Amino acid sequence: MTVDVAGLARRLDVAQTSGIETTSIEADCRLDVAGAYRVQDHLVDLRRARGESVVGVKLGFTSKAKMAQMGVSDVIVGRLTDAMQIADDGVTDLSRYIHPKVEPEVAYRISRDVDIDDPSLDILAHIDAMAAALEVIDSRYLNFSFTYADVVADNTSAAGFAVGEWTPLGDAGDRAVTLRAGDVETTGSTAAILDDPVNALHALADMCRRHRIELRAGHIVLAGAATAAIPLDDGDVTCAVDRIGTVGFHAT
Ligand code: OOG
Repeated sequence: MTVDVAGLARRLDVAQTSGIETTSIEADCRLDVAGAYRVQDHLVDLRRARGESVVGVKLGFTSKAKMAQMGVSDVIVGRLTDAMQIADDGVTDLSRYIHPKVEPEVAYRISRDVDIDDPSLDILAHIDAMAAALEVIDSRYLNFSFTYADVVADNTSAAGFAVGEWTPLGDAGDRAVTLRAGDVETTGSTAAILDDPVNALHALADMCRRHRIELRAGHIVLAGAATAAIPLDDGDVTCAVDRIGTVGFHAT
């Protein structure tokens, strides 16, 4: 049976724009990972048709705990659009989301276009800065319940993000991370991101080559969560990454 890529993208787009969750695609049809990335492409095209532009990419499942939970050994890549960006110190409206959660992250900035097919590609030579970041994930699936292919198709739950002030690229390997959202505080280390967020950049380059995802000058890369996600409610949210910086927003 052929997969209706455009139809699946519309189903996820309607869930996002209406705020009414959908059920697992894989419960209805067999979707392989390559097909799931094609659904994601279509989904992003629907956003582009509404005037949004792609400003970066995000990685997911970069923490060993999350990979184990999902029973997978590969990261996932999704696209970030300008409409998802929350200004540092800005405000995000909770009515935009279904059941949002927030994660503390490290962001990287791509300094020049990347030739993803270059066999001697050195992705680090294309990165010039890093920053503390927050990501809002908001699965379009009921109860955040999905398979690996499902979440790839759903643009890896990407829904919102904020990036702090950029600092020159340095070693981000093992830095303390603190996330505060309302009364909840969690702490972790950037080492939870594939032992070192730099490893996430290598994994990103590989996934972008395999699934034909562009990396352009100025793009923001979110390297994946440094702690478990926590539910996003009304209130202030901040992320501090030791010796990199801080970022925050207010959810209302
Ligand atoms: C998928 C996105 C997970 C991460 O950093 O692991 C993610 C989800 O759990 O909804 O962004």
